[in-house]
Amino acid sequence: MTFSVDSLPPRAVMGIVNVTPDSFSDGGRYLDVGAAVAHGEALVAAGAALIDVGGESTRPGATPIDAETELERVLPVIERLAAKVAVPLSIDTRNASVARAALDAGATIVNDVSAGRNDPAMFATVAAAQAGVVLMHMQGVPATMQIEPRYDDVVADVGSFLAQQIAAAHRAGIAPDAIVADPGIGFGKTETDNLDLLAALSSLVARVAAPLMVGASRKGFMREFGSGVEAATRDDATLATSVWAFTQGAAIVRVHDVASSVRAARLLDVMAPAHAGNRSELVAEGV
Ligand code: PMM
Repeated sequence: MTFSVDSLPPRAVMGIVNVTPDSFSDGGRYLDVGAAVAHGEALVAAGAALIDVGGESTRPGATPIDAETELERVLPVIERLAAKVAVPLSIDTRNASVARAALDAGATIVNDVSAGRNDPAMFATVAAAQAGVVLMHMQGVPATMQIEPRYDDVVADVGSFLAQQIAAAHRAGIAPDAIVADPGIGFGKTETDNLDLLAALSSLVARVAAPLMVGASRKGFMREFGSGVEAATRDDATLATSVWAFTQGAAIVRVHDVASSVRAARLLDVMAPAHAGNRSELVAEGV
C-alpha cells in the first residue's frame, strides 16, 4: 500500500506506541500485545492521524537489540492494529528487515531515526513497497549520542543533513510526496541545541524540501517545565511545543498525549486556516 503526505490533515498528530521495556517515558507499559493494540486504538479515537509503533528503545544509552526481538515485539501489534484502525501505521526501526516485515503486515511508513544510514538496504526497501519514510537527524548512535554532542551551527548542520538524506532517498526511488524530515530533538543534542532547533523551525521548514515532523514529546530538555520529575508530567510543556511547531510550519508532531495536541491543531485550523496546507507558499511570502 502506498503512502502520501498529501493524505494527512495539514496539521497532523502522530501517536506513539512503544512496545519496549525501556523507552524513557512509557517503557514497559505496552509490551503486552493486547495493551499495545488497545493503546493504539485509544490514540486513534483521540484523533491521531498516524500511529508510530516501535520495538527498540532509542533513548540515550540504550543498547541495540537484534532484529528478531524487535520483530517479535512489533509484528503482532502492527498486524492487529492494521485490521482495526484506518490511519496509516509507521514502524519505528533502523533495520530494513524489520521495515520489510512491518510493511508486509500493514504499515505504510518507515520512521528511521538513522535516516537510512544504519542499514544500506533501507531506502530500496521503502522504495520497493512505495511506502513513506521519516528521515530523522541524529548525531552518533543512541548508545553514546549524549556524550558531548558538538556542532558548528546546529541549525545549519541539521538542515544540510536532512537535505542530503532527502536527495539520497529521491535517488533511491522514494517518491517526493512520501518523505518527511525530522530534526531529531534529543538525538545527540544538548539542551541548548534542542532549543535552538525549535527556535529556528521556520527556517528549517524553508530550507528542507519535505514536510517537517517534530518529536519533542516529554523529552529531557523540558524537564524543568514538568509538574514533577517523571517524563509523563511534561505533557503541558509538550503541548506548548506542538503549538509552536505547527505555527512555525511543521506538518506533524509525534507525541504521547495525543488528545491535547489534536485539540490544539483543530483550534489552529480554524484560527489560522490560511496557514494550513501551504507551507511553501507561506515561506515564499515570508510569513
Ligand atoms: N523520538 C523517539 C523515538 N523515535 N522518531 C522520530 N522520527 N522523531 C523523534 O523525535 C523520535 C523518534 C524517542 O522518544 P520515545 O521514547 O517517546 O519514542
